[in-house]
Amino acid sequence: MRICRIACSSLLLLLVFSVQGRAATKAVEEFCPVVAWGEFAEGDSPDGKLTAYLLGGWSGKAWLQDKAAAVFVRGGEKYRFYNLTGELGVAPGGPPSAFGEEGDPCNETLALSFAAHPRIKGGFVAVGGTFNPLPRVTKLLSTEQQVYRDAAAAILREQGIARPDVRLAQVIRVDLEGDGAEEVLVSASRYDKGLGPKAVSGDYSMVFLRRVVNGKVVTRLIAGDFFPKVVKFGAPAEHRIGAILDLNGDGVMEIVLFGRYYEGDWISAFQVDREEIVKIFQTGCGA
Ligand SMILES: [Ca+2]
Ligand SMILES: [Ca+2]
Repeated sequence: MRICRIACSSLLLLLVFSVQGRAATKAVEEFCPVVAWGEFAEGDSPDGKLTAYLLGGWSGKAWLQDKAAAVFVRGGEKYRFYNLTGELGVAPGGPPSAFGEEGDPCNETLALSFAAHPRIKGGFVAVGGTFNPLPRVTKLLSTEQQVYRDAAAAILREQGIARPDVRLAQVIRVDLEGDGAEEVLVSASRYDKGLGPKAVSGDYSMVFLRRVVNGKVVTRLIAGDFFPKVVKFGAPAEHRIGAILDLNGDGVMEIVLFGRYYEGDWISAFQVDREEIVKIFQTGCGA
């Protein structure tokens, strides 16, 4: 895997000593943090600082979750901001700290702030490092295409919703790994009475991936909540695609999802291997 290098100020110093007794060589790797804010969450704080969750980062060898990542984020790192339409700008971030006050339900959640930041409406993902997080463009497609409506209906029937009310929210085409074959990501949600503690029969929200594997189209669910029957008091969730970015500079794009329920929100990220979809980060804040 290509190592992500350069430009964040927190350095991981690795001293590599030659076993033949030659001069010690110093190799420097840099930690690449990932910070994000969902479109569902609240906007700027009154002091004009943009605050966002620390999701984690790439150490050069492995993904580190939020708390392990925070050790390497000191403040002053340069971040590039993205959403599904592309790059939004650049800004330095502050050091991570608890998102909520002591005793607050979100005290365990880590966040950092951007004092000077690009004007951003809605959610974003901010990436440290200097590799290109957007090696290939994402294309937003029509949500009326029958092939994706049929794919959504098939998942809903499998999940016990016999007469699905298909409502696609996003259809996005991108070549995740750069092999020339394009993948399609779809989000679809139906909360007939809005998003609250109650779900009515036939409600759902999901994100799925369609790709060709060995000449066959394969559909894989990435996130989903399904309600074949009414639930009077629960935590039905809405899932949306937030960004599709390469978060570690290996040339393969990861998938960032925004999620919410009636009293909280979260952000998760997934690494897609040909056969597997692995969750690499999840953080958020809820009562
Ligand atoms: Ca591909
Ligand atoms: Ca990657």
